[in-house]
Amino acid sequence: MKKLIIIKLGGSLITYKDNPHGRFRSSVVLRLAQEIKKINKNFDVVVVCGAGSYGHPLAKKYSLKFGMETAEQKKGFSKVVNKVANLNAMVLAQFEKADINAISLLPHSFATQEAGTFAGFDFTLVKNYLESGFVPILSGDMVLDSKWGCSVLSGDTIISYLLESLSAIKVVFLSDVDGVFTNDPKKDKKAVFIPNITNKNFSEIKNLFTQESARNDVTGEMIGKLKEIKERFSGTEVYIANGYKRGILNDLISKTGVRATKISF
Ligand code: IP8
Repeated sequence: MKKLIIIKLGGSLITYKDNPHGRFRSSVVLRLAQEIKKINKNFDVVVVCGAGSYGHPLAKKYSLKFGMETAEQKKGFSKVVNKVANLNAMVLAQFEKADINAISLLPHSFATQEAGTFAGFDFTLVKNYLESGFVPILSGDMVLDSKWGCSVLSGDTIISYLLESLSAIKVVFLSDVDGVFTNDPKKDKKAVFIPNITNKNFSEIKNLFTQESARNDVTGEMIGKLKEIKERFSGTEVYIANGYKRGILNDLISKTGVRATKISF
């Protein structure tokens, strides 16, 4: 097997995140797929997609974060799962255009959680697809939950568990901004870019993100990501970078001093 790179295509990058009905950014995904095609010559690649506007607004509308009881919530569960599958199919179509043999693995059909905590799944399947020369594409999804009925499984959580069974040399979270800032750089021009996050500055940075839960996101956006990384990613090179920047993936692999937040715990 070649060395593995795990790439998260963030929901705010591949969809118009504030569109309540879901809108896909096909040209961005095609360009990234073409970049992944080049990287795939030398590295195995697993892609994990965020749900963006195909998952978060509906999961919020039907209050699915802490389970489902009512018939209305079950309808909502189906709707989210189907929307996420639609998004995944559109991502796959762009990967096909880029001549990548991608394969879709949607967690609602094989993963479960217990009170919102990932109960795991057999990662051998992912490994087998990699060994057979495919690019597996997973996604944040709604899954059944043994305590609550259902819960949200974030793509970030999937990545942290993938790392436990497949050792990756790099994890790259592609978002719509250059990395982590002291505030949302799209709203605050004075937000300061944070190039490195380590054990030394983690608690200070964590405190910057207490306000984010008010946004249209059920998995905590940046702070959700940072907590997952802190708990489970020790020893792996992790970057949060801007997926709109042409060539960003190749730059992160072959250059130093690329503008992105590097996280090492
Ligand atoms: O966008 C969330 O996944 P994420 C999944 O990776 C749903 O956090 C269904 C909202």
